[in-house]
Amino acid sequence: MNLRFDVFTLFPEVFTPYLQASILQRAQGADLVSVKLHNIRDWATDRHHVCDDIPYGGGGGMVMKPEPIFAAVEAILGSPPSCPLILLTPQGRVFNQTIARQLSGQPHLGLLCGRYEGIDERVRQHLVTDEISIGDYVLSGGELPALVLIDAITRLIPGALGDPEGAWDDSHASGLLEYPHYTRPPEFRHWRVPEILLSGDHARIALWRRQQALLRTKQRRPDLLEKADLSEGDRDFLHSLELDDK
Ligand code: JD8
Repeated sequence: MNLRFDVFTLFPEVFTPYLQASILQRAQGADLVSVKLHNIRDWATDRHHVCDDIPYGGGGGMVMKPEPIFAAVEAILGSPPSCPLILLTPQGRVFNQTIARQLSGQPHLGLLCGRYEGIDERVRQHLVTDEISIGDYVLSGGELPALVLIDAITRLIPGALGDPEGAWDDSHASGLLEYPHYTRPPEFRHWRVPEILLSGDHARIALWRRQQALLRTKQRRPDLLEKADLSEGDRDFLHSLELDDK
């Protein structure tokens, strides 16, 4: 086993369909990844398995109680937990490919998904070891962010992707946006595929694709160009764009 995820959530059922499709299904089938889902509600000890309560100090909404979360995490990960426990929260550091790469080197990760207004602060202080957000927009809970991490991290485990996609991924380690993709037919509603892609000239195709990636990145995400891995030829091409304003 390459990487084990233990996910703590009140809504384990929302993970199942995504985990049972495509790349994640294959990676689990090949024992490259395992994802274990844990319903926090199963560790609530009262008759109705209550996991939330009103906030001290007043205000609206509900807060997740600490006891079922500590019980669930300590039962599965040990006390203290034997692996990082990542809380998905808008207050975390913003997830990116560098963080995905770092986490893909871990053998075991816990993912804690909050709901409602969030979790009791003592969980964050005394149980959580890392806090991650997937971006600056408001979601209803940590489940989708946890799936985003599982997907992005699993793709980086050697053998998790089919060979063609593995090659594809390499070309994107450069930090640029993708070049445009085309497939058959060569003409659709009078829209032709660029002739060069039909030419069979693999060197010219590779150059065209690289230049399209550079052009798109400059137009849409110029911030990425600052960190991109650029050759002298790439820089010459980008300078030529400033002259003729393509
Ligand atoms: C966890 C509850 C709901 C609703 C405050 C925190 C991550 N990038 C991201 N956006 N949103 C979340 C996220 C939202 C969550 C919880 C993650 C638990 N909520 C919001 C408004 C009031 N809570 C996230 N990672």
